[in-house]
Amino acid sequence: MTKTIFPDSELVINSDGSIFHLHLKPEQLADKVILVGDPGRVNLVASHFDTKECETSNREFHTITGYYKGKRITALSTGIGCDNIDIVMNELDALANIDFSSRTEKSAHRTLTLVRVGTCGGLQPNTPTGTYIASVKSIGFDGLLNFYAGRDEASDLQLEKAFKEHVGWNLKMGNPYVATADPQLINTIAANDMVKGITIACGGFFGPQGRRLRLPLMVPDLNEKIESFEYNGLKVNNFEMESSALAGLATLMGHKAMTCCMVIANRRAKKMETNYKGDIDGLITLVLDRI
Ligand code: R1P
Ligand code: URA
Repeated sequence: MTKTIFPDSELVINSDGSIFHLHLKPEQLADKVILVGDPGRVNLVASHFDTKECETSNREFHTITGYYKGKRITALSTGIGCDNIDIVMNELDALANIDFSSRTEKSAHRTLTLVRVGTCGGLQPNTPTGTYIASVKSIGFDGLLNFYAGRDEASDLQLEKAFKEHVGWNLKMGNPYVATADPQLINTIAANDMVKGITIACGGFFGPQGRRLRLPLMVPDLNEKIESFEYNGLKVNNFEMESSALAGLATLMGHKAMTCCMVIANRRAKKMETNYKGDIDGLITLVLDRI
């Protein structure tokens, strides 16, 4: 069978042999990847490395590959939002599974293990600021997975239906999908000391997360409806902005992925922790030890 040759415009390789946005070369990517939103958080992750192998930076994508207690790990920032996760996941998958010289898919699949360490807003009484939350399921308000043919296979359609019915979903806000994190990875990383449940990944920090400043919202009481939703013992614990695309694309591409976040905004108590940057180090070290 002849293999598809990916053209220059689809698989974009820079003149130095690195992938278009990430500026990373295939040999610079470890099998274990820690994803963070903030480019500065990459330095915090890498501050724990015993040795650093390489560092690259382009736009919001800052990458350091190094060794932590004998494990080769790539720490990489995605910036904000699922649109960036589309770029990061497709480029990481290309680095792992496409031969750059022939521009064809490699015959043996390489599986990456990807853990996102982020910040989030907590929605439940048991998720005050400082709580670590693991996303077992992610409801994507972002719409990214709707553009891929495997969307329905990757989405938990029963949970999707139950959620839409419970909140009386208005389709003017798009069509949410439900992605599932790798269950083994959840067991290993979240263990018994993170709150597990459903996360909503939003296509924005304000309106999509029910924050009202000057603009009125399409559904003003959506957050109350979300907070009361329960499915197979799981509640919606938090809002963030990347977990759905990460889990969904990983499922379609054959990688293992999950998200864990530290709560910095308590949406029920209307409190915010803006000096969280040191505190998230506790979550980073848990993930480094467990990945
Ligand atoms: C919004 O402030 C950003 O913070 C959260 C959201 O998902 C979004 O990216 O995660 P990070 O702290 O990892 O960026
Ligand atoms: N990140 C988010 O996306 N929402 C919050 O409320 C806090 C961090």
